[in-house]
Amino acid sequence: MIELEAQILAKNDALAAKNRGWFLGREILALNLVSSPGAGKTTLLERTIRDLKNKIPISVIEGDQATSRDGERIRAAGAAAVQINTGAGCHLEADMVEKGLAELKPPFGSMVMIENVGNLVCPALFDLGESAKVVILSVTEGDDKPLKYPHMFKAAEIMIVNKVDLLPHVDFDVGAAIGNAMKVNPAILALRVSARTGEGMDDWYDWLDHRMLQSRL
Ligand SMILES: Nc1nc2c(ncn2[C@@H]2O[C@H](COP(=O)(O)OP(=O)(O)O)[C@@H](O)[C@H]2O)c(=O)[nH]1
Ligand SMILES: [Mg+2]
Repeated sequence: MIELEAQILAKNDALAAKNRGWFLGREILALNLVSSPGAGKTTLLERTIRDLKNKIPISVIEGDQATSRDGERIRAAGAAAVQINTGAGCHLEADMVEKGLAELKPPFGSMVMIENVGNLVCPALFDLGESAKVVILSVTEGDDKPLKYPHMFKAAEIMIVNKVDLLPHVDFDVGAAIGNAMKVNPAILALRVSARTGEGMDDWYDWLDHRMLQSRL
């Protein structure tokens, strides 16, 4: 079992390195969005696309076990999207992203958002060749989740605490959530956002600007 898993991961890593080179050569910022189901990945993308589409070309690879609902939401927000259904699979793999890119054909100097299958476990193991993983934790999920799913929070460069508009109704301590994330990943950056009301979205856009500049170096 362990041998087989190591082989699968090694094959994935080799393909992810190929994807990373492909992005680098085209100065594309590629972000891998990970979270539990319903944390707000698609909502965050919809608002980001609506706010930034005249500034930065954005295209999206959508991963879900079934349906093309998220791909349709993204297209309605004004960006090109390719939907990948993983069936029984709990994560996207680098070869799926490679195929998605061949169809999507993102332009030079653009941004590619990859919405991974919703769960905080398997997507942490599979490198897709992204520039960074973005983990989204919503305030209805409990502030202890970074301690319970440390691999995901360790792998992420940035944590978005989403649905802060709901804070008056839940017992979620944002400071504790950020502290817990920093216990497993002292370098993680944390932003407080409501993808519904737009609160905190400017900080997210500043971070995207900064990472876009880095992908051009
Ligand atoms: N109150 C509130 N609801 C949100 C926010 N972001 C997303 N939602 C809702 O949470 C649900 C799941 O969102 P979705 O974007 O589909 O999550 P995904 O599964 O991570 O892509 C939907 O009903 C959204 O409208 C937010 O910032 N505040
Ligand atoms: Mg979604």
